[in-house]
Amino acid sequence: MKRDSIVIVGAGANFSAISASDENALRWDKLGYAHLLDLAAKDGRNAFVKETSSVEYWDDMPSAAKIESMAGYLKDFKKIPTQELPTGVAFGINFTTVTINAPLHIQYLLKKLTEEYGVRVIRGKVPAISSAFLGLDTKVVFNCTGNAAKHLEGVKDSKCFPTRGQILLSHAPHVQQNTMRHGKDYETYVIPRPYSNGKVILGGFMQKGVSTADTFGEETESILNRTKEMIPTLDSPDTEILTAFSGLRPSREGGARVSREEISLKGTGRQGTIVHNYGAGGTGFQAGYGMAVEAVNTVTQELQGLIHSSNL
Ligand SMILES: Cc1cc2nc3c(=O)[nH]c(=O)nc-3n(C[C@H](O)[C@H](O)[C@H](O)COP(=O)(O)OP(=O)(O)OC[C@H]3O[C@@H](n4cnc5c(N)ncnc54)[C@H](O)[C@@H]3O)c2cc1C
Ligand SMILES: *[C@@H]1O[C@H](CO)[C@@H](O)[C@H](O)[C@H]1NC(C)=O
Ligand SMILES: *[C@@H]1O[C@H](CO)[C@@H](O)[C@H](O)[C@H]1NC(C)=O
Ligand SMILES: *[C@@H]1O[C@H](CO)[C@@H](O)[C@H](O)[C@H]1NC(C)=O
Ligand SMILES: CC(=O)N[C@H]1CO[C@H](CO)[C@@H](O)[C@@H]1O
Repeated sequence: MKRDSIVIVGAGANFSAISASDENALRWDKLGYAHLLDLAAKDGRNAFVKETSSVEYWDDMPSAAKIESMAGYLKDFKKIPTQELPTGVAFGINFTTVTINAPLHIQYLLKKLTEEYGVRVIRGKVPAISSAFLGLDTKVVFNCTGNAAKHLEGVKDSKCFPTRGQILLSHAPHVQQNTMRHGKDYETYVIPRPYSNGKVILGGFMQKGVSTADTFGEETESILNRTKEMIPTLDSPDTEILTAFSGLRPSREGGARVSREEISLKGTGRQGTIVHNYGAGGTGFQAGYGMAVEAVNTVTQELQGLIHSSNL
């Protein structure tokens, strides 16, 4: 699947309070937020992540539990006074988010893995998850197949479905604040892309079950209408629309799956360990770090064993 190139270019990658309010999602978000804030402070320029002032609006009042959770960990969290909210907005907050330049952040991570940790990268299509056990010394396989989890032999998780998005990449150096509006049946957002010489992502759409990767002129117009209404300074000769992208968020009913499973490998008579880590939906950048830490923690013992044997 070639979706990754689209997602990586297209994802605006902001840290947003959009996630579901279930326990897993909140825990992964918190871990991701703390990690990204720390990274922004220590190595933000190289990692392409940056602290950014952010405003989020909800047309429907979020649950008290969700508000309490956000207030508990988001830096500089402030409720926006009701009389200052735009028409149609029931609740709004202002806090410090972390924005990510998604394509360059991904390159930073890859470079770190290969150069600092000596990870060997093999690119190829795996016909079934069991064939990822390359040999007898493959101890653990991680299932991070995103949208493919629904169809991949050995995975075939019927809870997985795509959530299509379309966004615009613009040049608007005068826009420096992250702004999101969670509407009743729409999502509108403006995300400055850090260390990009003034690029700003304008969005968007959340279309459950839609799997076309085409972009549509009518959706571009809708995004422009909504983002300009939300941020009037966008409506200026200084704003240039560069291109439209679409991408498919790898969603899953009930949220992402992070868990360990033992399987027997056909024809070998032996067992293999699989760690599932897929279904991040629209939150892979913000929740992915927390998910990865928990995925790795399910196989601590096996990994210790590998470190020992490679030292021999
Ligand atoms: C428009 C848009 C905006 C977004 N904005 C944000 C945002 O602001 N913040 C945020 O946190 N997230 C955002 N996301 C979501 C984010 O992009 C995803 O959550 C994230 O990319 C998921 O990562 P993943 O690695 O789990 O899956 P994927 O990125 O889907 O990667 C899965 C990988 O598995 C590979 N693969 C699958 N099957 C096989 C096989 N058989 N053999 C070999 N390889 C295989 C694929 O090629 C792919 O590289 C956005 C997504 C879209 C579309
Ligand atoms: C902003 O963040 C939310 C949640 O992570 C995501 O669903 C949305 O698509 C993001 N916007 C962009 C442009 O990436
Ligand atoms: C949010 O907070 C920042 C920093 O305190 C401020 O610059 C910005 O104007 C605020 N925005 C709104 C809408 O309150
Ligand atoms: C965008 O706004 C214009 C002007 O209000 C309107 O005529 C048009 O129908 C809108 N387009 C979309 C796709 O919402
Ligand atoms: C080989 C194998 O069984 N792999 C697993 C990959 O992940 C899915 C989860 O959806 C499992 O069902 C598979 O067992």
